[in-house]
Amino acid sequence: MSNYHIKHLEEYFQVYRKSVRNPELFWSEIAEEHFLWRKKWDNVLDWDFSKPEVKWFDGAKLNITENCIDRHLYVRGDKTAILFEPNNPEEAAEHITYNQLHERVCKFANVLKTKGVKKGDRVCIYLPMIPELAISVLACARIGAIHSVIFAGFSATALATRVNDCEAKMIITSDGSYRGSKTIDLKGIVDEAVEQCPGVESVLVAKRINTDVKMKSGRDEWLQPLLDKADANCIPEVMDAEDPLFILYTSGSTGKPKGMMHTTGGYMVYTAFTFKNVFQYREDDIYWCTADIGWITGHSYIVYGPLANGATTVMFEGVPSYPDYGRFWDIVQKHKITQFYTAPTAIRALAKENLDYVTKYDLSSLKVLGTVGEPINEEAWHWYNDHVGQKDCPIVDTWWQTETGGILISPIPFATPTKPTYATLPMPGIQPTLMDESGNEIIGNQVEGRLCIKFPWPSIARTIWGDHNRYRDTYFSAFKNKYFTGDGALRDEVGYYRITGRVDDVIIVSGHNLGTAPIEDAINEHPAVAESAIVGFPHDIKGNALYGFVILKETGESRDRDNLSKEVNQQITERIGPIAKLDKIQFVPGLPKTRSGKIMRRILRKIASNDTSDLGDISTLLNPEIVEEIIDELAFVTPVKK
Ligand code: 7RM
Repeated sequence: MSNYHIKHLEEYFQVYRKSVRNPELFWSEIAEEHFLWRKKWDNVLDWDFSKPEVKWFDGAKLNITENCIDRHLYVRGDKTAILFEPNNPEEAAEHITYNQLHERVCKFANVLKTKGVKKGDRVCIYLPMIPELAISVLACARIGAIHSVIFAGFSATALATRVNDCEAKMIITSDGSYRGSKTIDLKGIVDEAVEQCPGVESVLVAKRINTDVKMKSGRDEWLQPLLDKADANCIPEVMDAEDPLFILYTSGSTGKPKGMMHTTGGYMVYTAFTFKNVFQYREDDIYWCTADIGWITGHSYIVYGPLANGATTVMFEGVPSYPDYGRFWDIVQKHKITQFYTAPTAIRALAKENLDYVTKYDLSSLKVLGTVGEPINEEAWHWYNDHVGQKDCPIVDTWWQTETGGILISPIPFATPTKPTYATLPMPGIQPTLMDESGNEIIGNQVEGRLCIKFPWPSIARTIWGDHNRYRDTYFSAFKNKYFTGDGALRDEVGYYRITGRVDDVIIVSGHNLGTAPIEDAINEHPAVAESAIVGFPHDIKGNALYGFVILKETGESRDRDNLSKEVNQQITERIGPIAKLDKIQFVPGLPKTRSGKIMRRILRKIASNDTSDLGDISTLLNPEIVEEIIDELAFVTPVKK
């Protein structure tokens, strides 16, 4: 039996039991057998959730890039490490082998050194999905600098806030980026941001779209000439297992973004282990995760997890709709993708379009499909399963967070039987529990509560950069000695978990706790509905009543709205019960979404309560214009007729 690669259900249970009975033995065996350490640890685990403090492999020495690159050179130096698929399908894909990746990372690392970047310094990376993004991340890790990738769709203000919070002295960016048929002036955004960032000493600029940009002398420099001059070897900095690897910002429900800090050894071990198992990765597979490296999914499952396993990982620069809605499937066919990992929001957007966009392509290379980011509704799950997986690929519904560093709850393909909308079972080493409102653990099955984790795992974030008290208050104060995820979940009769959404998405209607996801599922099953979001609004009698924002499919647009509203409520009554019926329905052209595809319910709640004076910061939305459109129509929304 191998602890590292689980292949069937019995093995999963055996490995899981071992991981809970003796976590230190379990993780130290994996760490020892599958990674390269310059020095072994003194202690496998020290922890105290009340401080909170967690240390894995303390005293060990390593460099993560040596594990992700150097050690592969002898066995698979000429294998493609990163397969870059450009925005424009006419532009050739680029195959970067492990040998080439080694050279490019070393050169980049040497450039950072000549610019004065040292171990422990923070470097912000504001780049589109081009190879330089992955390479600069690895170059930082090579020399022990702490990278903080900021998604290149964020505004100048959002960028400046993050750069200042982590006191970065350098920003790496590009002249611009391609996004479908558009180009975006990234350098202009950086210029605007840096005006508010006194600590930034240098800006390195990669060329991508070849436009004229302003270069401030003494501060800005083109990257390529520096790389051309740089030495092709860079001895990796030997890091402590608990040295910071990166900071990644995630937005809280209130206040400024939280800089989640991850460390080196535990993060490496956990992301590599989960990548191997959740995607059942094998040597000749071509793995593609469609996320952006600006999110945790990209960090853990485009860069570190795959490369630590010597995998071929695809980086896609473009969008699912360019040049048309078949682009994802075109890429799957072209590169014979074996594992495909995306978000429910992308699946729903594609399911709305003509099926020909999918059926036109040969998708027979696919073995495993993954989803992440929000609860996947049943309709989307079945569409993905039927049309993309052709009923022959297990779907891994992977639940995790920026804070958790890696996947915590997910099926293991070919081992765990899947169940639509269920993330199913915990990964080895993960001890989930459900808590009730008074702080008691809920025992047994067929129950619902707040999702907590009882025991540390190697890739848990160690702190919020610069604010350890906020870290403690946010995650370790709601329930004593437990990590609180902020999510609600239910556990079914066999112990499978279904994540029902953020706990603040729970709406209490006449004393009944209603999660948003199951109700949205019911609505989305109506043949005319493409997508929906529900929120609560104050109601004299019920406390809260339900307000539904519903996007229609093109085919539904011509239908009578009153009738549709009635049918939607009928659907809910059949699936859940009359208690979950909506009081108001507004048909909308779109929903406000974060750039990682999560519906911003905070804004919808305000709209539904007719409290639109202060919507807070909407600058980080993907589609801020939709907010105005929804508000403009608000006056015409009437209660659903019985
Ligand atoms: C990886 C990522 C975290 C939040 C999390 C959940 C939601 C993520 C799922 C999910 C249901 C899933 N990190 N979430 N995955 N909900 N099923 N499979 O998304 O920090 O950006 O977001 O996303 O609410 O707490 S994140």
